[in-house]
Amino acid sequence: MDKSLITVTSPVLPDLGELNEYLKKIWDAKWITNGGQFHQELEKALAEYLCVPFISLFTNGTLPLITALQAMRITGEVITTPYSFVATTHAIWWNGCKPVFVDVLPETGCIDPNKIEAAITPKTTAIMPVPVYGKPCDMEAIQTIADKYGLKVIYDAAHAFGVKVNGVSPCAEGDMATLSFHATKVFNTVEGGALVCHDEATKKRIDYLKNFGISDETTVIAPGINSKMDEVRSAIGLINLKYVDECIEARHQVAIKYREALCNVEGVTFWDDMPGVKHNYSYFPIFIDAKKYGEMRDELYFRMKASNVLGRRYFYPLISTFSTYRSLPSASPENLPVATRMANEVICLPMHHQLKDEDILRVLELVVK
Ligand code: T4K
Repeated sequence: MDKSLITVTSPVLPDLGELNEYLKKIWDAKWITNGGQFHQELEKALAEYLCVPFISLFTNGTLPLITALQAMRITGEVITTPYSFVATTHAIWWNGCKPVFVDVLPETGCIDPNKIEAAITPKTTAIMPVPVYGKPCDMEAIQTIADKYGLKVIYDAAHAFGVKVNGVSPCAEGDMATLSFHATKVFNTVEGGALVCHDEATKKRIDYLKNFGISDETTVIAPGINSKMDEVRSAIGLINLKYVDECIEARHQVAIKYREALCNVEGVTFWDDMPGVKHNYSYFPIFIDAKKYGEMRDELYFRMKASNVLGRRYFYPLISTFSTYRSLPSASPENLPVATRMANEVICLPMHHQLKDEDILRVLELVVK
């Protein structure tokens, strides 16, 4: 059997010697978590890389979502997209708020701003859009609506590390933005994440909340959680950050090869780069129109799987179909026709910086008929 071709990527770390040096320093310092030296260095390095004012590191990409809502005291209803990883909506649920699903744009998979206003009620307090696959949302339109109705905007930018729109990271937009540094992301710390905010007082509040709400030895300001990134993972982040641009460029080259080979395949569509956008090529979704392609999406998916080419159907099933959410009025498929179609047609092809030409060929031999 051929080796598996996975969808995304494993940690970068080209040189374990580098990690050993960091580990030695951590062991010597005898300070292994709770805001150590490498934690501080990584926050500073990421703020510079992303050009964002303040960033707080977390143990994963889910807890900053939950903490963002808590930090801003979001209540009532939160407008969001069903076309994402389930963590996005779970964060709303964990804050005791009601998710309200709005359909997405077929051009990007991101929330459709033209449909947001109709979903706003007197209980709406926030919008949580997702630049899915790193494709930027229509941030200007979203902000205009948020300003008109006095709503907060929290971007779940888990996929958008390294993306820039006219030179600006989507993480710098809205009131807050979150990132995931999970092993499968363009930039990873094995598990990890971050929360971006825009002023020092908010950063302080976030840092308390991610440390149980402790502000000093005898004071707890709120029921916070433990989501501090440790020194080992901070060190891995510092190392991986050096190579992230190289990795993004390698992914870009894979995307070029996929696009060249797939552009004339009947029934297969994919997205091109958007003008003014620096993409991160975090995923390579293709959409299968079964009538034109002559095969259902799942037939192709399982045919690939049988050959050990492990594409993923991100994001199928839609979040709105899961048992916790499916009874919400906004979860009905009639309300979400674009997202429903995309979820039924999508396969994300293997996409990471270590894919070789022969690997790409193996994928293409299965998709191109
Ligand atoms: N918001 C959004 C929009 C997100 O997409 C995510 C996470 C979050 C929030 C929450 O962030 P975190 O709390 O996770 O930091 C994966 C990831 O676990 C998850 O981080 C990611 N999004 C989601 C889209 O994908 P699974 O259940 O599909 O993972 P799994 O184990 O099936 O692995 C996927 C592929 O990656 C496989 O082909 C194998 C490969 N892989 C996996 C691991 C664990 C590796 O190559 N190396 C590895 O170490 O959720």
